[in-house]
Amino acid sequence: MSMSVQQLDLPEQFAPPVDEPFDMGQLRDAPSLNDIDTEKWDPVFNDPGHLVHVLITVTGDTHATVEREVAAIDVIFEVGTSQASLTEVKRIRGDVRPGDQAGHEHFGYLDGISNPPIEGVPPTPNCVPPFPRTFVLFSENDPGPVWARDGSFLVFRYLFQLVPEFDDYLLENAHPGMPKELGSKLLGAKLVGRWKSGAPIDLSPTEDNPDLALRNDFLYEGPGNERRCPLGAHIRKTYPRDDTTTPSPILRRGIPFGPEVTPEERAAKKTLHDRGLLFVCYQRSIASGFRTVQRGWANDTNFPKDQTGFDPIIGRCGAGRIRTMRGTHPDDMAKEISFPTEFVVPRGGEYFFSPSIRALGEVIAL
Ligand code: N7H
Repeated sequence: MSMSVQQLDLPEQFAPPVDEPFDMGQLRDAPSLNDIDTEKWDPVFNDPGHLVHVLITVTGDTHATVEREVAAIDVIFEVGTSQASLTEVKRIRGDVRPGDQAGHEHFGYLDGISNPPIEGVPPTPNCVPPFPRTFVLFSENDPGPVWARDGSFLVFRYLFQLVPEFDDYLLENAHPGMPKELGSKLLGAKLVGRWKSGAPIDLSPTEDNPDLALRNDFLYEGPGNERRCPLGAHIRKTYPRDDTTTPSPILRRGIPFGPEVTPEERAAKKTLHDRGLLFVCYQRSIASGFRTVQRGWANDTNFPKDQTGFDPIIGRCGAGRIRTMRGTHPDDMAKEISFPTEFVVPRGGEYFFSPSIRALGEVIAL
């Protein structure tokens, strides 16, 4: 359970931890993320008079497990009765994609590979070197009351993906000098920074190699690295590893939602059914976590180097501009490509605080 506490009218001992974007809430913070079209957001997230206060996430390995747990939660909060201590404003169902797409997001790329090592937890072979981080508020130096210790700020983004449009763009702008299908796969890998299998393009620059799918132990150093992986590729923009001295500030946990692309959508090259990613990340500070990654990195055309361009997946350009990026063309690294549309469209979200289990039991539930 995570709380967005600005409007909960809590007694003083429950004063929320301090974080500028958290205090503002995502709707008011939206312009700073270049989310200028909040009128297109889901109304639940776009009502300044009724902000979402609580996010309850239920996960499980079968629908039955999740549904059982949701029913138990409904009973605890007496949801739907006159005694209800909570009004449900929205229920969103996320799902692992079917068959061999399990673990892949809707564009088809394996997700959930890379996360920073956590301080105090033995690193897994797939942790990004070299900076371990902590994602919970743990010391006196962290802002906020004692009950907030060991809790973490949680960012939720309701992200819709235009899959037929993305696939069509890749095909129409396929990498030159090779069969179209292959050229489109290579362009996709250059936009994301990994092939669909998950293999980093930095380690396998010309073709997919499923044996490298889970590799995370790489840096971009070395001559010609920009030819292997463009500086603007999504994974390089959102965590540029040795291009910066800032450790990755977020721990991601997301899940896709919505149906598979239908034959009609494929034929029309147009999205007709809502689908996307329920993006969740944890951090010690939203200002230096999610907001830095989205605003300071993905949306900043001069990060990590001048004239890199936007993150082609999540970069947002604001009104009156077109999203562009450089570094995808092997013979002309300065060549700029542009994207006629966004492929990922935010339709809301909120900033929350996820208390520790101890705080939930010993302070909040009392
Ligand atoms: Fe991204 N995608 O399919 O293109 N992301 N992401 N992301 N993302 C990653 O490394 C994707 C989003 C990060 O350490 C992979 O686990 C899509 C937001 C970071 O090397 C793929 C959406 C933010 C990393 C995608 C989306 C980030 C990362 C490779 C939205 C933050 C790790 C798999 C619909 C503001 C980088 C992996 C590293 C990886 C995709 C959203 C951040 C395939 C489709 C909103 C930090």
